Amino acid sequence: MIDSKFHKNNRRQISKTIPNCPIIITAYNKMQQSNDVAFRFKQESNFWWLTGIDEPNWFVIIDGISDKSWLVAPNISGAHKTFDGDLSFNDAMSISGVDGILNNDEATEKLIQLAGEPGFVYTVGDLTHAEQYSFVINPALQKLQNRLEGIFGEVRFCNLELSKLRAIKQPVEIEAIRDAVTVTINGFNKVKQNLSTFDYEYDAEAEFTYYFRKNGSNGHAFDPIIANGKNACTLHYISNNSLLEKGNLVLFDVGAQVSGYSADISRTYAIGELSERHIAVHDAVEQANQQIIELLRPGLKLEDYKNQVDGIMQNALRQLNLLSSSSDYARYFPHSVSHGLGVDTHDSLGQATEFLPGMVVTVEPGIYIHEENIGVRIEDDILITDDGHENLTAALDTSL
Ligand SMILES: [Mn+2]
Repeated sequence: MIDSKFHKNNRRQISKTIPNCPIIITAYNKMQQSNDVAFRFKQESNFWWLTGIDEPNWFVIIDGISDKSWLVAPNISGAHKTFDGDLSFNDAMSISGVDGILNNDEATEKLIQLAGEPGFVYTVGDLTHAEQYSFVINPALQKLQNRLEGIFGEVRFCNLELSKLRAIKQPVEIEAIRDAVTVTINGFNKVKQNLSTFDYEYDAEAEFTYYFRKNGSNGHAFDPIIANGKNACTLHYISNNSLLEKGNLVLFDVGAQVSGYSADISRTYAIGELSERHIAVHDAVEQANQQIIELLRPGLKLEDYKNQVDGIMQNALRQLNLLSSSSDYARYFPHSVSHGLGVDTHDSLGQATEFLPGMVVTVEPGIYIHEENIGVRIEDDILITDDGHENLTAALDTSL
């Protein structure tokens, strides 16, 4: 179970990895949408993993020297409380298992006290590739960094150390992923069963949403993709507004979030009668998915995996007469085949060079043929075990 013991143990783990120094990690800020309306709050994953707190503007001080930790509460005005509520100090203590709650003045005192020895502090820095892709990052990270720079001689970053720890899932985390997978699979079965009664893509979206919320899930872990016909060739299609047309394939990429963890499953189903071509593309992706899953075992180098996946996908494309020049590969299979899965739907593997027991990764081959309005993806969630792998989503049939 994800509880205060789990979060407390995670704080110990990071303190063991970076010993004898303070580690200070902030929650995200709530972002404004327009006027006085905010976006739905999404917590910074490392902060959640270390504390279990799902509220904005808090931060945690982990002191590796005394083996103690404190949460720092934001100053919340009376009016703010009326609109958004607030987390009581008692609840914050019992969720996180910290040793105490500080207000901002007390936190400044604590930070000054901790700055004496060893003179540096670790925190989470902005994503390194943010600038390259023009990503806009939540300002909380930079704000904390500025505050720490005013107090500590040196601010260092522990993003990589945290992602390495988070890449190897603990038994309670695997249980949470299993729960998210179960809810998602049941949602898929409901949708498949009712598919012939749906008129629009959003009818299926609504069924998933209803099922997830009624069955102990926090809702969708990411914006669901329900894409029929040519829409499936737009990889991040999320409007889900089109009519479901007979004689089409419909691609679903959906995952529930349970206890803070994601599932991420794709299936492609038939609407009405399909052509032989539709069936051939689906079969090719289904076979590739099975062959790729079979590769997974601890010790397999990520580079070797990629090469073997390329071989399997080239065969699949050749079988469909889609591989006449070398640029066709990236044209018909334009995304990567796997990513980590955990608190983040795209969880980091901590720059690992090989698969390790306890990693949970997706396997999601897809073939997208714009000129034929066909897109197929089949995605399973796989746990790397001590001697091979376990397909966590095996209970959901991959057939049309
Ligand atoms: Mn995925």
